[in-house]
Amino acid sequence: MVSLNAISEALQKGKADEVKKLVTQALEEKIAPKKVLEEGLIAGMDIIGGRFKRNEIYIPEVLIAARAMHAGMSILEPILVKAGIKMIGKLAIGTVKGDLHDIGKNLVAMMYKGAGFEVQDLGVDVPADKYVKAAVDGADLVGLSALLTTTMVGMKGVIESLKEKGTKTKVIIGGAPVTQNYADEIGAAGYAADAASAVEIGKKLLSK
Ligand code: B1M
Repeated sequence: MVSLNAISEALQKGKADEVKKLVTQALEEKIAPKKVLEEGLIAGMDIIGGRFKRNEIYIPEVLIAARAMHAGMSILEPILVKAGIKMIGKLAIGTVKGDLHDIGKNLVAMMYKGAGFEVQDLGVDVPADKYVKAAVDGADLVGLSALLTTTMVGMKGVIESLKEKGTKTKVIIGGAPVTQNYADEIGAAGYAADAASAVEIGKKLLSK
């Protein structure tokens, strides 16, 4: 019998093939897909998120674990979709207009996927209207990432465009030059300094 903890541990070690094998085995043994997701993959990614936040591990380890998460999800996702199991929310995330930095944005996206969110990656150099479209199309959260002091100022315009459209989508912002003060100043619902905190903030905003 496959232990869900073994899936979590293989994920933390970044063993993508092992994760795939164990997830397949768990499903063959009729363990509920939701349980495999929550107590295997998400549990493992949660631990990775905590370690990253405490600086016990660094970006390469997170990326390797995320690749293992993807490997497991490639088997689970079609089954979850078929069973109509709802993800806990939808995040649309992108790096703001004029900005091409995407490493931090990708980490945030991976952490959200790891936490059981559906993620729409809007890419880099994203104009306000693309965020607005994602919100209108049903994103619960919109995530804005910026790495340049010259591009972070564009975040305000995105928030204004979302307000003008009358969407209830909550905006989370982050990136090296961004601060909580700036988030307060431009009326963002949330700010996070790192990818793991971004997920915590997102969950909190959705529960309000
Ligand atoms: Co650029 N770059 N870069 N760069 N680059 C910085 C940001 C810079 C600080 C370097 C420096 O001068 N010391 C500087 C910005 C100065 C400023 O404005 N304050 C800079 C500059 C000036 C530039 C160019 C203008 C250089 C030039 O061409 N003259 C140019 C701009 C291009 C453009 O965007 N239009 C440029 C280009 C590039 C590369 C293409 C070469 C490359 C990007 C590759 C890529 O992303 N695919 C690059 C890189 C790699 C960097 C540095 C070295 C590293 C950035 C990074 O990936 N960090 C960076 C210097 C540095 O930071 N040490 C620098 C790792 C990443 C995990 O961290 O993105 O901060 P970060 O994400 C964190 C948190 O911020 C947070 O979570 C992540 C991790 O937990 N977070 C969020 C991020 N987004 C979030 C969203 C959230 C919540 C949290 O909610 C939605």
